[in-house]
Amino acid sequence: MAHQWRGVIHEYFDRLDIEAGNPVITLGEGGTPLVDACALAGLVGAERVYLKVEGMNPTGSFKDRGMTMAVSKAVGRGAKAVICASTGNTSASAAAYAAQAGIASVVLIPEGKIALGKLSQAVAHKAQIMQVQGNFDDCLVLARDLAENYPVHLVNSVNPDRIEGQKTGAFEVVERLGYAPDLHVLPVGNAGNYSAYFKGYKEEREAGVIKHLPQMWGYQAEGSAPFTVGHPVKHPDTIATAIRIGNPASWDLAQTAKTESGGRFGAVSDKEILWMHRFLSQEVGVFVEPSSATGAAGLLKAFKQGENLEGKHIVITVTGHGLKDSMWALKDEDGNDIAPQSVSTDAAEVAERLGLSKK
Ligand code: AN7
Repeated sequence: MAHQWRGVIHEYFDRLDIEAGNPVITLGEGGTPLVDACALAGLVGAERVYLKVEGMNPTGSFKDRGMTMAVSKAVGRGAKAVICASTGNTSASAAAYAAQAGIASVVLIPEGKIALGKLSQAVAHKAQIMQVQGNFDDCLVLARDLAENYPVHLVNSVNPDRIEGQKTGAFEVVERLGYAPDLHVLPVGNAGNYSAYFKGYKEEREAGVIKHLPQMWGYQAEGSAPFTVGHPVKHPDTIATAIRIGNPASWDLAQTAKTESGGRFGAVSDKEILWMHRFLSQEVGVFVEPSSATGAAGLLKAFKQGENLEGKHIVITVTGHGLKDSMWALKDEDGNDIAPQSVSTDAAEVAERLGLSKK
């Protein structure tokens, strides 16, 4: 009989830090596809490259895995409102899960710096939205302050319930492959997801399911790359607004994950991100938001710099759906607008424009 996916809390109840009897607020998150990206494997000379397509979650990003946990536990503790700072996806997710739970949500976003699709989601799910005159890092300080002093429950990834839920991404990878990849590559902002996957893989190893941990490779945008420069960045800048974060909340967890896994951090330019964003759409068939292409762009950069990936099995988490920030698909490599051609209803004319000759 076909199995209907029930969301990460029901699927992984025994492996998550949640009590029996706690309410479960779910939208059916998790169970996302692991797509064989042959074209990308060919490009970087690896044996296999898979994309963990997190855009397939209910609100279109990986945040839902953590949000089902954070909001369920908030409700279990009697919270009537949740709050988060966000570059967009966390706010969309928090707003949706709060709506499902029947509680209020407050989201703090950096003014003018979140993608329209994500703002629309927060509005649609009836969040109280505050555009803060500052960047994401300022929003997070403000969110923590408000949560500490007012009756609003913080659901950013500084809340360990978020990391706990997000670790299920690693469980799914291992279940699907039957082994741990050699490398797991992710885009990095606050480094919550990077740390969460590492936690998931470690638990799989402790359970004896896998023998070795994948090396964790995390990539940031060059203008917003505190892990590469070695300290927080005051004025982070990148077109990849989701990861426009200068002071990663999970700094220490991420350093531990990097060291213990023999992994690395790196940075790629906005141009490299947009190139990979287009490659994934055109050659793999997976449409992601620009930020989500950062991991794959980092892998390609490593290959170009001489990294030998022969024989390697690699998983890359692509974190958010392309429809959230769709304007980037409508520009060519030089930044010119792409518009479909306008044609008449005459088949011969349309065929000619398409370059088709009669069969
Ligand atoms: C598509 O929504 O921080 O390293 O406030 O939306 O765990 O922060 C989003 C982050 C990668 C980075 N890809 O993950 C937010 C927020 C996408 C994202 C990241 C984010 P972390």
